[in-house]
Amino acid sequence: MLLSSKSRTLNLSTPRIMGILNLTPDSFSDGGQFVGQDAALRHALQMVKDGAAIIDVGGESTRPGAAAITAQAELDRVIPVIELLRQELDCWISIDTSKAVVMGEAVSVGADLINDIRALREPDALQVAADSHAAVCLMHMQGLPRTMQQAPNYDDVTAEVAQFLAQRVAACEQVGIERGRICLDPGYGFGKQLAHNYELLAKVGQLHQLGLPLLAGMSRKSMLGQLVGREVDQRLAAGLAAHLFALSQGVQILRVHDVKDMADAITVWQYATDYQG
Ligand code: 8Y7
Repeated sequence: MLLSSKSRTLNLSTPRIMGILNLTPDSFSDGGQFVGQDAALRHALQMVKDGAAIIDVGGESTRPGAAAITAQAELDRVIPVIELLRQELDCWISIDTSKAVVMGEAVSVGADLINDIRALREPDALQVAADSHAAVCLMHMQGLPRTMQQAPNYDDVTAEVAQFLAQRVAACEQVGIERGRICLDPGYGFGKQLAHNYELLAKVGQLHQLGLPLLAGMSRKSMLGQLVGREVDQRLAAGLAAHLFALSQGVQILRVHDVKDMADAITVWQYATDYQG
């Protein structure tokens, strides 16, 4: 399976890592560490060296309860960094945003993939994404970040996530975003209780019925902390286990903070998997 943008193709016959580059001063897991441009570039270069195929640049915190920021503030954070990364790196660059204006500007300075936790539901997002010819990642979320963890509720979480994603794919196709440009994400932690997250992890392979590449991101999330009883900086092993479980169901792209460790885990997983023939 392939994921295509205007100028790049990502072969997904082996697992790929999306490395997280947070430019937010208030991210729950690594807020404020990579805000300066030099620090951001150094961190991105290191993640690519460690095995990331995609660098996901984000300027707005999606932490439950986080304050919203203006489009201009978000642009000021992410655009100079994407320009700099584009000069220095030949990998995929992803823009983590829900705002159409940020999507458009980011792609115009070199982003290849629009990673939208709102699955292009904000005004103009569908059309800007279509016109950009970038790839898109459509993520499921129940509710909105500020309130999504208050009372998440499903009858059948996997079926409802699949149904939502199918609707968003249809909306994309209507505006001319071809299926070859789309990947899908169940949205771990976004309007989901512990049981919802683990049912979605257990059954993530069912989302292959949609016929598109899958991306999963559980790095440092509370669904890990709730099980192992550890703070956000002590969840690496739990995250590696969860991500390998997703890989075993055919998930193609993993969005993580700790790229080197994930790459080592994938190397061992892949080596053993290849012996299964
Ligand atoms: C995800 C994401 C976040 C995710 C995709 C965090 C931006 C919270 N989580 N994008 N973004 N999937 N596609 O913990 O799970 O990194 S923000």
